[in-house]
Amino acid sequence: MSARCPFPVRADSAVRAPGDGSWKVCHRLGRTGFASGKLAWLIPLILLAGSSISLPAATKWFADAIWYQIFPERFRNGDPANDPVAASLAGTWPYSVPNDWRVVPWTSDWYALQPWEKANGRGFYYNAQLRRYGGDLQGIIDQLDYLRDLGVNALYLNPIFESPSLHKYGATMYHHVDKHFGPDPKGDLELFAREDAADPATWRWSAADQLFLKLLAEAHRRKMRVIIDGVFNHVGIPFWAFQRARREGPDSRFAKWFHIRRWDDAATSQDEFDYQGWIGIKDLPEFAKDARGPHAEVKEHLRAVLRRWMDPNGDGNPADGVDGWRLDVAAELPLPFWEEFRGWVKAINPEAYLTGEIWWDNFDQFTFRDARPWLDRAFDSVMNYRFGDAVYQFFNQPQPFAATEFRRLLETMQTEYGSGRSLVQQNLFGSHDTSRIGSAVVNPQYRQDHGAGVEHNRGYQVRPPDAAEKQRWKQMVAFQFLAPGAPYIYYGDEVGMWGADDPDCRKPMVWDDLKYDPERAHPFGQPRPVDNVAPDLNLLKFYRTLATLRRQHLALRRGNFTWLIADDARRIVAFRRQSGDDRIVAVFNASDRGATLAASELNLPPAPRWRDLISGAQVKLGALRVPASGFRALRAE
Ligand SMILES: [Ca+2]
Ligand SMILES: [Ca+2]
Ligand SMILES: [Ca+2]
Ligand SMILES: [Ca+2]
Repeated sequence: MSARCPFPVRADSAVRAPGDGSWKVCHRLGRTGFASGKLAWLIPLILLAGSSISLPAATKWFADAIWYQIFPERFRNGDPANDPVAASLAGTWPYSVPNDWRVVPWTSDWYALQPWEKANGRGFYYNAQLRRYGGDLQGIIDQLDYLRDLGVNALYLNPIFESPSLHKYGATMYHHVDKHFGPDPKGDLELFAREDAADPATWRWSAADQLFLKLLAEAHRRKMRVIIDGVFNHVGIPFWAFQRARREGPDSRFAKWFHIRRWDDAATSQDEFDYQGWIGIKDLPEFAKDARGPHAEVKEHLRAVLRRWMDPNGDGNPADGVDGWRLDVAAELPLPFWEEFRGWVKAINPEAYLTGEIWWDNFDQFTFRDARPWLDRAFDSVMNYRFGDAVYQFFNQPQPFAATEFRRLLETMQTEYGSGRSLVQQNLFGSHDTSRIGSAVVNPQYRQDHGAGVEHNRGYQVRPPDAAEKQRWKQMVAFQFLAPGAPYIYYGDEVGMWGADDPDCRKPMVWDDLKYDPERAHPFGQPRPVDNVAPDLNLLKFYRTLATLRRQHLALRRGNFTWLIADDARRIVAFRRQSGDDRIVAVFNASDRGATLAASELNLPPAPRWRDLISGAQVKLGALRVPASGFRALRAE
């Protein structure tokens, strides 16, 4: 989820938003101006050893990570027997499931309406929230080797806890994995009924929970870390404590967990029960909170949840648990709460990684939050949309965006966050909340998260990129993998998936062993090309090559960073990464004309030989050719 506001929504108003409401979301002002930097031990220790940046041992993996985000409902259906059933959609938008509802075939044309969707006459964007495709944990386990071969070593899973929605941002409980992600939905449901959710001593391990623990073990065996989504600002309407409060009334011990404005009056026929939902969205009841966060009892519950997933067998060794958390709408909760939360997490596992969804500062003015207060006091990293937006602006926007301005944006960020912390930020081009890079290159006139969707902007093109657009895509990914920061792949980008902002960025993953219907339909019936749907194996190879380079070269993971060129006239940027003897120079040409650089322009350190890291060929440095929308990466040997 994200916090932004395309139009004013009063936080206390009862607005209806589809799905997770991520298009109708508002900033809350305030909560800025924190004292910064008081916990110096939280800041990665930066020792300039030779020319590389050294990090405390516990945080080295943060810099070495190549992230891969999985949206579980859409990654892989490893077990058709556990697929969602109509009853499992109860309690979430749109609160009405057609009688003839069916799981949608994985390989079907995305915008083509299913028979039950046609019958309700509500169009694609309403029905998209009713769709389920059956992705599950077995599907992820089955594809761990694919992910290892791609070269990723850190997975981020969107919410996995029990919830009726497709995205699971409104939990029914935090202490069980969704029953339809595991092998025995019916048995899990019976198990839930035998527990007292308020008493962690009664919590058992459901079949889905156990499969998740297996997923963790299988990932760890492959030297991959796994972090999961912590959605702790709000819950879903079916959340057990919210339901108990509602049922039990003002005397319920759970009444104080939520901000309940009005109780039902039994004497009247209508339901007067009213409460605060996240930014006014009633689908997502918010925990009541003060300057230090939610109520102490909520905190105690959250601590039990952390212990359960971070050290499942409770033996004090966190090797069997998750490796960290991605914290949803993190700016919505007070920073002192996150400081406390960090203490709980790091006490269980000092190597755990915390990354916050810290995004727009002012959505309309395209300004990003300066993440320093959170990085100083609570999180190791943020989802660094700020990086992706800068890269898009320089390499992808149609109006010339000066190389020197690009350099200034990245330098400002690097100065604010510091060299050590810059190495561990999640540098991404897209997520479940934005258009994919594959559609951003086709529709470059739209800034990320702004009008980049067909639902509200019918001029948005739904086709895949052409060859020139794909070239720009590869150039940006090369920049992402060669620059400081942990590169981050949104599932399917590596095989060329395209899609507009949510929900179109949540298409089922395109696999090589499945045969897909071509995309022919348009959500509003407009003419469009017929586009084949199949993995782009050349692009996959390109991502693999970059991931391999990153694994092989410490300079790329933890090396220092020096700008060499930011040339407005030729639209060329270049930088050097260095860690001891490992010296790499990267040159990018963002213009549509090939360029030739003299070696003197790059001010290269003396080296007997230079080698092209992509082709493997030895390079003569007299005149370095950089193709239009291309790049060169060279290593001193
Ligand atoms: Ca399934
Ligand atoms: Ca009533
Ligand atoms: Ca353990
Ligand atoms: Ca969005």
